[in-house]
Amino acid sequence: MNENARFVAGTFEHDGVPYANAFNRSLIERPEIVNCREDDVFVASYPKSGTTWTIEMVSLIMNGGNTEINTSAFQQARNPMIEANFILPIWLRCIVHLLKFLKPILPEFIIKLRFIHFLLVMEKAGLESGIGLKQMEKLPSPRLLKSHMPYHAFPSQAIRKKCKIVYVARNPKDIGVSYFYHCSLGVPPLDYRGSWNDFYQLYVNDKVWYGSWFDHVLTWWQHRDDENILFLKYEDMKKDPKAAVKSIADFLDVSLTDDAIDDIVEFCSFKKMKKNENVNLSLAIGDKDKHQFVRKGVVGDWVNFFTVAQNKEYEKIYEERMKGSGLDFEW
Ligand code: PPS
Repeated sequence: MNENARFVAGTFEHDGVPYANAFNRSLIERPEIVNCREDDVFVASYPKSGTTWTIEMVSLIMNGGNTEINTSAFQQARNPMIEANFILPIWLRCIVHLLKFLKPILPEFIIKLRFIHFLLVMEKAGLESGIGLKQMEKLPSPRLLKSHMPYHAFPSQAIRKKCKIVYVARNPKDIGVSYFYHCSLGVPPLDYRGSWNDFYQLYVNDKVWYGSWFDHVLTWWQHRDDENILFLKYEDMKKDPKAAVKSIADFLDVSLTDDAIDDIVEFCSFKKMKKNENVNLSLAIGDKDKHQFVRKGVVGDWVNFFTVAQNKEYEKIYEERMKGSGLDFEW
């Protein structure tokens, strides 16, 4: 393994699982500190499983197909990831606030400078102090919240109060590739430095944030029949997004017209989401070419990255870990 490959902004470990320093350590160590309301709805997942897509669908469903809220603000501001703790240093926060006032008089070319644009987006998204726990307190009920925490470390109040949780799972090979791109976005903490081969080594050895995909997915899978949990698969959603919207609506007891379902599917289509500044972080930070947050959105991109040896090794691990679980993925 290349010793130089690393997450520049640093990680910490809890229960042997690595997390980014930009995550809320207190919440990760003590999930009971999260104040949940009975009508909170969560979208939970291992990273890169299609969470952003699912959140966009669930939020529209909760609003009966009305797109007003979705177009009003960046997704992280509307539906915060609870363990996020993206705190800009105080001097940067001062610049952000200054920019907010200066914006009307600043020349366009300054606003378009990548760094300035990024800071303005952070401000728009309410992320200059993007503390998930604080953001969620400010939201009116019913809230839609995001978390990548595994079942055993999920906010205990959410489990006890039987908050509805939509869990989305995706095949781990595509996740590996998507995760590599995500971590290499270039904005802290997404500032991984290293090649795909190096990242693969971290991934296969459970050294990426949130640790083992198998541990995560299989523990949620054990709870798939709980009345407050809906277990979805990315690959099924790709094949039949309309069916996904219907099953989420049934789960949330929302009745939608056929037209509303079609509109939701369309609003959340990959093509539309890629162009949507309120979900595609890459557009917001002005990086249109190299790394895209809403990137390819396909099943099977892993073939362009996994070497024959990596694939052989991964399949062997997959067979062993998934054996007898009754859960399988297409890739
Ligand atoms: S995160 O950062 O962990 O919340 O990422 P997450 O949203 O879970 O996953 C990102 C991947 O989902 C793809 N994506 C989509 N696929 C299909 N349809 C739609 N509408 C859509 N929106 C996002 C996104 O492109 C990432 O996958 P990759 O394979 O990298 O393209």
